[in-house]
Amino acid sequence: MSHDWWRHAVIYQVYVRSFADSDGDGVGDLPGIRSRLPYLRDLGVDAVWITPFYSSPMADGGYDVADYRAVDPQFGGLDDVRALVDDAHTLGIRVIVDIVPNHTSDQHAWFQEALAGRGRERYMFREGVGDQPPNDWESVFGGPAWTRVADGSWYLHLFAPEQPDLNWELPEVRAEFLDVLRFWLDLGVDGFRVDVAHGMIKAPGLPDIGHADQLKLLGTESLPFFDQDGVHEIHREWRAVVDSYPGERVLVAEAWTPSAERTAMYLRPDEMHQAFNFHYLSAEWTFDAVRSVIDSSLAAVEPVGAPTTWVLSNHDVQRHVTRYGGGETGLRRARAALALMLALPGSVYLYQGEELGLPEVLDLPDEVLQDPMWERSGHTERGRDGCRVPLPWAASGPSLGFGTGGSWLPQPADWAKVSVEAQTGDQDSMLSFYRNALRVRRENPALGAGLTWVDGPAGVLWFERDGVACAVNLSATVVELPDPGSVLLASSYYGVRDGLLLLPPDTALWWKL
Ligand code: TEU
Repeated sequence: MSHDWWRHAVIYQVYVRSFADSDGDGVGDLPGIRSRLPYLRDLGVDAVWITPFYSSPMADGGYDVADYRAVDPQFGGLDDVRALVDDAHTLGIRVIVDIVPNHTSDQHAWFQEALAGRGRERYMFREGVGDQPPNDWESVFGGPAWTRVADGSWYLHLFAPEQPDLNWELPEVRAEFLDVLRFWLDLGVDGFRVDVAHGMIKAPGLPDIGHADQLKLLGTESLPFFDQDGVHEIHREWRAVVDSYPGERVLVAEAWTPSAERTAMYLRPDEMHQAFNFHYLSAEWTFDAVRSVIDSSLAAVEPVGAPTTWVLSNHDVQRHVTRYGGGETGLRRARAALALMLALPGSVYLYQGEELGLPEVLDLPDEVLQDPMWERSGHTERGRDGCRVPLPWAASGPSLGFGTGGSWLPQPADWAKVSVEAQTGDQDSMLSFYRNALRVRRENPALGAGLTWVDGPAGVLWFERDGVACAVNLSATVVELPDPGSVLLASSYYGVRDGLLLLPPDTALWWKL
């Protein structure tokens, strides 16, 4: 496998609970993923990132880990991880697993001990102010970030109360996680997606924020519990462990920071290999917004010599077909946005189901919602279940081929039409477009390797690299381009007239110069 593979990779996110269910209990599992590896090979991805499958009471879909070295029985066992990794490697697919260091589950042995009054220094316990919590921090899921225990003291949880934050100033906590990393590296995984990599260290003294709506500041403002300089020292320790293993294993930071420059700090040569570029995901579909996020992302990583990543969707955000306006417009923009990000220099992260053009499911009934955000927000936020609905593999069957039983979230009836079965073999389907785009990118290494902007018609992003060009029309009108001759990929139909190419709105084109 090639050197520095991660600099130019396409990595596919599998949300375990919703990918494929092998035993008919309505929840996806590891053997389910294993059985679908040939599908991922045919799609043409270099690696999969698998969300947490560790022992967990599932207060936050597995991001509340009770035992970092055990597989939750509903997902399988350690032998299933081994078999999955082996099969993936045989097919040329690398396997990245999730690790959740900011907090444990409240069912973790350490927290159970802490509740019994022992080893509390492993967590963030503090005394309150009178009857009030120690400070004004709010949880990302809504409500105070502090919960009171029987003896009157409070513990910090940036997420749900079932996810107490660890005290990363404590050497014992650091040592334990280095050991957990080694456990999975020994088993053969190719790296880790580090959950809340920007959260492990909190500002000294845990100062108040003094803002009425803190959730609005997430990802845009500097906050005392995110993106503190102290996290980088931990990342350097992790990198040293990962580098001590053969075979180019990687660390990918999930870090929501206020700027591309702050994100680039996670990518210094002795820290993470990659960080998700949430600035691209958050950009509006306009020429100015997209152009400016591309420029700032590339400029920020240049000094550290790291690749940037491009991400449109994941299990925490509304699916981008819906963000882009839904319906035909959403699908059209999604095809153009894929072609754009595959042509940009760096790595690309795909989220399961985007290759089918799945929209966000906006009308899940209240009673099926499981995301803690729904309860914690006092039913004001519906939460993230709408992007987590199990995949439709077949055009019929109890859960459209997801499994032999039902599915833990109901699938819209019209998903039969967008199932893998329905789209395979249809040249015009989203799935065929993804397969084709990934194949053409593999065959043309200049795509995704660098860029020089070309001045084109207003509203058109146009760049070239080593004999290959990409143009995306983000204006509202058809634009004329010189007839490019040898088209490699078109995200929608285009016209040709009098030696000119007519590129419709929301359309991307790749061609050979
Ligand atoms: O997400 C971290 C995080 O900051 C997100 O929760 C984000 O702010 C939020 O989803 C916006 O809607 C990670 C995981 O990806 C997420 O699924 C977990 O819930 C969270 O950590 C806690 O582990």
